[in-house]
Amino acid sequence: MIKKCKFNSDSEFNKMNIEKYNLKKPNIYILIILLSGLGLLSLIPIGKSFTNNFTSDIDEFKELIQNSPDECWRKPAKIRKDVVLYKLSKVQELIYNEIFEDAYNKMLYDIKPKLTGLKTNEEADSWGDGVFKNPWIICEDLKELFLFECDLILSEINPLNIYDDDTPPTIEVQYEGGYTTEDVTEWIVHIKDLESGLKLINITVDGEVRYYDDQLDGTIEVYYNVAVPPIEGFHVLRVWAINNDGSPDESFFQATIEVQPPGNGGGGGPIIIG
Ligand SMILES: [Ca+2]
Ligand SMILES: [Ca+2]
Repeated sequence: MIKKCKFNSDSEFNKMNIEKYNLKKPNIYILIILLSGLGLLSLIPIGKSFTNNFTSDIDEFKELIQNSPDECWRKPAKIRKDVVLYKLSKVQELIYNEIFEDAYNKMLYDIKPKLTGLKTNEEADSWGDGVFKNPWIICEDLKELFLFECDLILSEINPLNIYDDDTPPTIEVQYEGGYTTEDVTEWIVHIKDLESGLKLINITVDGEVRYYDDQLDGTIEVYYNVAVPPIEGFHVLRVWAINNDGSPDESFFQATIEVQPPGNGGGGGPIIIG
């Protein structure tokens, strides 16, 4: 028997931690539950994928600078243009050598403020007081144009985008025990992220934390044995994991088991997901 369900992404589960790690919107999973003798549960991710389009054309930007009207530049225009062109060549050199962090910092802290009068990144978040007092450009429309170009290049060479792991951890849960108070065993929780490893996991049963680990430091995969309470009624397992990426991605998993009185059922179910 195969069931398909969606995890409820509106859950209050670990909202605080999500804010702490500044995560993107949770990924939604389709759970495919194979209620075989093993009760193997697996996850197939759907939804977002990040493709990194590295298309910055700094040569064109240099041409734009070269051809901009001298009267829009603080004097002496020619010298200032030459300085910016030289700095952009340095950025190109860094990109060529894949030293993206230095290239990004040079654009952000050196070149962009001079051309735009702004101390802001491509998301318009400011650094310092946000304003560069003596920009080299004095025409507002040219500043605007250079702002657009600088932000485009910044977003393209941002190391967080270039080295992005866009797949969240995978979570698998296996259960091989019985379904009465006398023969319940434990969930075996298997979490892994092959690309960036794991940063944090949190496993709760009925809202109580069983495992919390924020010292994983990029460990590729982990297993946990989580005991099912030998108490009649429904018990809810929740697993939350985030990867060790600069732009973290997260996964949720939730499963519910109904434990029955002794002598009841004798195995085979039910496990309810959702
Ligand atoms: Ca991954
Ligand atoms: Ca990511």
